Amino acid sequence: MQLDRQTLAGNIKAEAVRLGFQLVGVTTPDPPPHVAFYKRWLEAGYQGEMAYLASERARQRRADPRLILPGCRSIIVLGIRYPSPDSLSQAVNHSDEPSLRGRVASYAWGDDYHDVLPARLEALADFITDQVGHPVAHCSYTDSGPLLERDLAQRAGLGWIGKNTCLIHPRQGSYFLLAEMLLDVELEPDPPFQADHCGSCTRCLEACPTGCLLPDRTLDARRCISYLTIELKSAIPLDLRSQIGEWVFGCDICQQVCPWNQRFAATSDDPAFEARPGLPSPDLVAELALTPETFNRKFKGSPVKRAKLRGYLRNVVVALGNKADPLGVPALAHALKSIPEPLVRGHAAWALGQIGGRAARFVLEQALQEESEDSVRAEIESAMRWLGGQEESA
Ligand code: B12
Ligand code: SF4
Ligand code: SF4
Repeated sequence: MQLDRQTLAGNIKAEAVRLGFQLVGVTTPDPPPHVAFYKRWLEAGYQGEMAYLASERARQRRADPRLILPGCRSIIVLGIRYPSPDSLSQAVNHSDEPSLRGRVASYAWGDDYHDVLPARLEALADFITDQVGHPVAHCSYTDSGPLLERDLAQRAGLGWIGKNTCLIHPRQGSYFLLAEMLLDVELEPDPPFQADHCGSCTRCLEACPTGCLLPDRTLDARRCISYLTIELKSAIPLDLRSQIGEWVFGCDICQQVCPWNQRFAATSDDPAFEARPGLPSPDLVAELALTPETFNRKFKGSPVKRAKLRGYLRNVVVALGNKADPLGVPALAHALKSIPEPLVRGHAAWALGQIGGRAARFVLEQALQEESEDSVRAEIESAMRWLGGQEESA
């Protein structure tokens, strides 16, 4: 017996919940409502080095999901909860405090959702095949596809786009990862989520350390800590390093301050996203001993591997500099002398300048005599000038 599109949509939603998704809605394959925002965003260059967002093919496909799956008749949008960063204190035992610890955004504490979700999406596609009685043409994505995922989620009724640019569900907050399935089957679409529950609140705008949130509910990625610590492969601009604080991978600040998360966000009980030991707040000094082999072993199947060893160590030395604790000097001295990657050595020099004091100055002077890489020498000289300025004004 053929199911009507409403019953079918209801059955699919129940199955998605059984597969571990907390949010599920259906929308049409029509062009996303705010595609013009995305085009303006690219024209302003806010995507920085994320060239994959800006190609002509990427633009066309984001503007028209039917170019991805010809014959597409519905899009299922799903949300899966990841741990609340406020569960940090339960996730780690800091009995050895005070120590030099960094922070990892909570979506990255467990297994990589790019690896975890495809099997669940395929299980959902199999269920739909069973329901309709014939194979269905479908494409599934989570983050990696040419879709404006938040825009589609809002149109599928999952929540509104907050001033922090995140998709927020009115009773479950924003600690969700999104996934979509494009289908050649017609399902009853959900009504778009029309309300804007941000009202006069501006907490995220005030809390963002780099001030990168823009008035049109997009952000200047070039200044966002998440971009700087994950996507940016080159040197972090000098004026932004001190604003990164202790973040070594991603940033949760604009979501943590949001009242909708403070009131409603439950944490995830999905074993796939359970925090790996030591990950929510890694020991910065210990991380500096990572080699390509130990990095690959430690972060196998983790989102953190995206930063690669050089990017991760760059972030670790910046966080050590921001701690401004002389206890960090020996580890940074070792990094400046021994880490083969000039990018990391250069940021280690900057970090020593931030910590300051006689020991840090001594290490920088020694390194200047031995360093042959121009970019690192420039960082050492800049750190020494900064230190000189600090000493004069003291
Ligand atoms: C590039 C990217 C980034 C960049 C840029 C982020 C950004 N805000 O643009 C960086 C590296 C900074 C980043 C950071 C993060 N990201 Co990211 N990122 C993406 C990616 C791949 C593309 C986003 C994009 O196209 N940006 C360009 C802008 C123009 O598009 P947009 O932000 O989607 O905005 C649209 C809507 O907001 C809408 N819109 C704009 N104004 C208005 C106004 C109204 C009234 C309405 C209704 C709509 C609307 O129009 C825009 C165009 O359609 C998406 C996956 C995807 N394919 O969509 C994940 C995604 C957005 N990221 C995600 C996550 C989890 C994060 C982080 C939380 C990770 C972390 N903890 O560090 C942070 C959050 C930072 C933040 N405040 O956004 C999730 C978001 C889930 C959610 N609940 O919203 C996504 C959907 C990935 C996923 N599959 O789960 N990310
Ligand atoms: S993720 Fe951090 S840096 Fe990026 S917008 Fe949010 S608070 Fe600002
Ligand atoms: S902190 Fe306030 S303004 Fe920002 S997204 Fe949450 S409700 Fe909206």
